[in-house]
Amino acid sequence: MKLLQPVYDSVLARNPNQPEFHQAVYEVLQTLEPVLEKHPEWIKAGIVDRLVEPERQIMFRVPWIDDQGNVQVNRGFRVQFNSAIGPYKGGLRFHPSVNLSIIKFLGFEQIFKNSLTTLPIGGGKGGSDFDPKGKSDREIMAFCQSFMTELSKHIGADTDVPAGDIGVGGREIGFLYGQYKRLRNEFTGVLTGKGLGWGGSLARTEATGYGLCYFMDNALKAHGKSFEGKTVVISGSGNVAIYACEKATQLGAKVVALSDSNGYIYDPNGIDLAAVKEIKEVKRQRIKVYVDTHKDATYTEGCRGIWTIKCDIALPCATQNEINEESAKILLDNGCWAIGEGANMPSTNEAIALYLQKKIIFAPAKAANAGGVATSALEMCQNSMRYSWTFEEVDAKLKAIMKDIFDSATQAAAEYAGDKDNLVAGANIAGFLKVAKAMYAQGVAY
Ligand code: NDP
Ligand code: 2IT
Repeated sequence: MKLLQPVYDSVLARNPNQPEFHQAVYEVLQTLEPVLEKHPEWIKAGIVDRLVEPERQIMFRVPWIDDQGNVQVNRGFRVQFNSAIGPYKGGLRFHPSVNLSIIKFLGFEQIFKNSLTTLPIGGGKGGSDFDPKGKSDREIMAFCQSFMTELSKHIGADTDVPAGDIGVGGREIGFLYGQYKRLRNEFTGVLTGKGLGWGGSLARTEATGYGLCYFMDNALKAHGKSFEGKTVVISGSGNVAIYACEKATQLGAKVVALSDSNGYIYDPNGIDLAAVKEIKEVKRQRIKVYVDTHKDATYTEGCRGIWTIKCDIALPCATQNEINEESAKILLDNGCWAIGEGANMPSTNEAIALYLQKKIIFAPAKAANAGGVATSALEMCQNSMRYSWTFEEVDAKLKAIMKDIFDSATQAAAEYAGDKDNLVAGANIAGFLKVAKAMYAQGVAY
């Protein structure tokens, strides 16, 4: 890095103890040099200096009462990173590991991802260190209501529109939406991922996992390949993993493994997805109970081991940094030749360097998992029109958007990185161009 090294140095100095944020910024900045060489006016206007500093960061106390009558206190976050091309948009994550570094890395990546969708949405992210595991429905509701009591002061259908992420699904969005409505007395599209009877969009639940497979389908076809007959390993067993498994299977693949934060299951017959949905979506149990009813399947404690399973295609769909350099080496040594990221930043920068060096087909998160937020933007559009599209209409739009993202990332990669297959550079650059143009046009306070 030459031109942007001072920007990166200042990110490190100004944001100590934020390793995930540093990692996400480094990954983007190292691909943007060729763009800035062509646009000295963007350097003069401090576009990248501004881009790495959130427009607004909100941190707040979330007090709530547990089932024993005790007061609990969590920390809430909303980072409104960039509104150059639309209202802030991005999920809420409830997980004990959540801190400012994690929310900022997610919010930063969301800027580029949302730009890639071609829809008018800026970048933001939020969440809490609240752990939903083992909590009763009443405790979840109490937490969500307290969280929204503060968050409602900062969001709005034209300002900032949160959605789900890890630990936040339909149940939580319901409680959050109910509280927003109670406080503001308005029925607007302030959250996405809503229930189908009250403003939600068909296909939003499936969108991230389906979108990932649509993106991969484009990438595979560009190399004369497809999902048909391939062995696929998917990490995670949450929203993204389940619907990636469903679509990959529909496209002819055999998915042989899924995981959670305790361990992974391997089923040589192919994952029985109806059983997984029952375990995870209905009963909210651990993935290991799958082997109680599937005699050929095995369960192994620990989640990294999933990357030792031999496969053609790997789809990491759990969490950040789940594939380090060592896991990446094992995957590739065992013959894996394509990786598509459903999770956000699931590969370390060292793992990504290895994928690029070995020239495997690699679909980075910002492009490959953009189908979820793209469909959220379609939900916003339907809410504004007070109208809903059919599943088939939304799914067709999602498919077209994922193809557009693949095409624009490929084209930017060819033009700026001299390698159409370097989708890391392509996705970052294609996402950046639109935001940079908007920021430049909108000026800076003088
Ligand atoms: P869910 O909460 O539905 O599922 C998360 C899954 O990942 C669970 O199986 C969970 O296991 C596992 N997991 C979570 N944290 C860890 C960890 N620290 N180590 C190992 N496994 C872990 O979340 P989603 O499926 O919605 O999200 C998965 C990923 O996809 C995240 O990176 C998210 O940011 C990303 N994403 C989500 C989108 C969406 O629309 N939902 C859109 C784009 C990206 P356990 O049950 O044990 O916690
Ligand atoms: O990481 C993501 O893109 C999401 N969690 C989805 C965000 C959204 O607003 O739908």
